[in-house]
Amino acid sequence: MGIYFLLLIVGFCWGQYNPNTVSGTTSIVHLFEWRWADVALECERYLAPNGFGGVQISPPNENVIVTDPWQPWWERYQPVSYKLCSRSGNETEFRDMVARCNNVGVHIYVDAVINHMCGASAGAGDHATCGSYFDANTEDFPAVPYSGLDFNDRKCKSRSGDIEDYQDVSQVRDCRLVSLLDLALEKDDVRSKVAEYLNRLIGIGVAGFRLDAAKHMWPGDLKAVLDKLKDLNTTWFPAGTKPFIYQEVIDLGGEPIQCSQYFGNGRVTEFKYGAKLGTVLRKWDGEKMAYLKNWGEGWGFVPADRALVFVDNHDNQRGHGAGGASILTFWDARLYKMAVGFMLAHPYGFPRIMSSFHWSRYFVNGKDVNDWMGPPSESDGSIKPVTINADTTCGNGWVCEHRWRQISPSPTGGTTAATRWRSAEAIKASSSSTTTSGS
Ligand code: QV4
Ligand code: CA
Repeated sequence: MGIYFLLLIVGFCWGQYNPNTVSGTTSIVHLFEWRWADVALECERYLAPNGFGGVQISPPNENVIVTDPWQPWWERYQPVSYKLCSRSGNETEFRDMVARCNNVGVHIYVDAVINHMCGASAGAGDHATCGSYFDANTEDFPAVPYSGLDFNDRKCKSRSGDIEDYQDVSQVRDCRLVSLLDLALEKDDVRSKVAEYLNRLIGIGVAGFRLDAAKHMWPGDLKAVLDKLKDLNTTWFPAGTKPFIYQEVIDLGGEPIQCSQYFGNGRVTEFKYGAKLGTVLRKWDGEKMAYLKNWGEGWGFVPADRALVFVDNHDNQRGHGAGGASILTFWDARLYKMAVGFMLAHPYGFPRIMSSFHWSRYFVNGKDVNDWMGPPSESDGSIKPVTINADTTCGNGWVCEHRWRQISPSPTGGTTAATRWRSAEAIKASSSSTTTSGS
């Protein structure tokens, strides 16, 4: 069997685990809630020169507009259609961003919300980011189109129709996650509509997908959708390149649904990573940096080539999702810089850096009641542009952790800066001292 044929077969079987980043780049950054115009600018002026491999963007499809509370960040996880218009921009701006980022070797990874549509109580009307009419009461989404027959109501066996018991595998997959209308992905025409959306994005030039709420979809149904996907656009990728797939599966142990059930589809988010690293750096539970010598599978994490790793994400930096109190975020700047620096230095997993916006946290009984607050916005609800200060930090309420000196190796670094720094530090980190000097 010729070597090229063998490589083709390997690519066919393993492509979905490969991040498809330009060689010499080893991480992606989640530019949470950024406008497409700002992502394009950041690719050209900062991410390419500093060796970042790509950007995870917020969901680009039409979502419901929530007014109570006022335009929360999480309204973007309530789809109304797969039209490419959201508070981050329209289809023209999306296409421009993908082309400009690809042209400088920074690839785009789309946060794909395909498990559900909007919340059951979202009402009816055209209060959506493209103005499409929908009716959540009758599960009518004419802009896709989806009708009541395309949802799991008859399959869900819980009393409320929502997920009530995470020990019940069928509930977790076939009932509503916090009342979000749950799509029937065992139906081929639903699979085809989802695949059509993802293939449209692939045709535009994206490099892969974060599959939101993957835990709430049967692995086999996801595979059926992924099997319908085209290869990446040959304008920027070699022929036969598969989209990079990483599935959001929260598995901290103790539930019947586990990350390993999703390995056949692609990588998975390893939530234990951030939770444990935060515990070590905070020196909780008797943990010490010296114990990081066998960091990775030695700590019970998924295999390195199946892991998408991160210190924090858009959920657990504000108490949503999983990870708990040990999660380090930009609010804990000194330890956070150490955590992200260690992640980028250590070879385990494929790293994703969080880039956040500020919000005014307000704790009542230990819970931030402002956890819903959306991105910096103008009075008309439009998202504020990302401004860059003279000292290269960001203004207008954007945190830009990815621009912090300890996280982005050098403002003048070339494309291999991240790799060089990461491998050198990996040696240092693996024979780490017990002190947590930190910057
Ligand atoms: C509330 C009640 C429901 C009630 C409903 C009635 O909780 O019991 O039935 O009102 O209207 C928002 C609100 C939530 C509300 C829901 C529906 O916060 O209070 O339900 O809308 O109106 C994000 C936010 C959620 C948000 C959701 C939809 O985190 O708070 O819900 O978007 O707008 C699990 C999953 C994991 C998930 C994680 C958060 O296994 O997959 O929870 N993480 C992903 C995303 C996350 C997103 C979703 C999934 C949903 O990372 O950002 O949830 O797409 O661990
Ligand atoms: Ca589901």
